[in-house]
Amino acid sequence: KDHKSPVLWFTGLSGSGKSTLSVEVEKALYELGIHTYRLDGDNVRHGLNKNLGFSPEDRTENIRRIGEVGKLMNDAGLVTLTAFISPYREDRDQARKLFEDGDFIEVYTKCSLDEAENRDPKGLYKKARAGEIKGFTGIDAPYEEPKDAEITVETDKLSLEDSVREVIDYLKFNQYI
Ligand code: GGZ
Repeated sequence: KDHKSPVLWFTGLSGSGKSTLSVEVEKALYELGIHTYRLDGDNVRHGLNKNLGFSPEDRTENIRRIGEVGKLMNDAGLVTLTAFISPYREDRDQARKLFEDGDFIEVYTKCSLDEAENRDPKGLYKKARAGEIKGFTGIDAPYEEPKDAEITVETDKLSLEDSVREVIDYLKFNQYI
């Protein structure tokens, strides 16, 4: 292997498929005998980061801590998957800097706002449009698209199966696994 265990840093709009794809990629890695850990809103925003909201400052701090925890997981030898909007390019770049070259793999779950809003699994876009949630990413808060993501998965065009294959193929081709 060329690399130590990397972190797979999923980024994208709410409803773009970060969580779904990261869960399925984790399953595929498990099948290959690879040890993983997944960080997402359920195990981070409800615990370690429960004092943080969705202001720009809090999102920056959210991402900073997730980067640091990801680094600890990475040091422990786990392939780490993180699934957070991480809307600011600067914050993602700061997280990247915590890792050695090649150990940080940005996975952009690219999905049009239209499609994400159509999916609206939790009805949050509807609430944001109605003004019941302020500062919702994509509506009245920014999402800064990655310019140089290692992997871009067009989740509004590909099946979930093909999306998983794209990530796994990248990892195989680049000899991470
Ligand atoms: C965006 C919000 C907001 C606001 C609550 N903006 O679809 P979800 O529900 O499950 O994913 C969203 C999640 C985003 O949390 P992250 O930690 O990934 O965000 S960040 O990286 O920007 O810190 C959504 C819900 O939390 N949610 N309010 N205002 N998403």
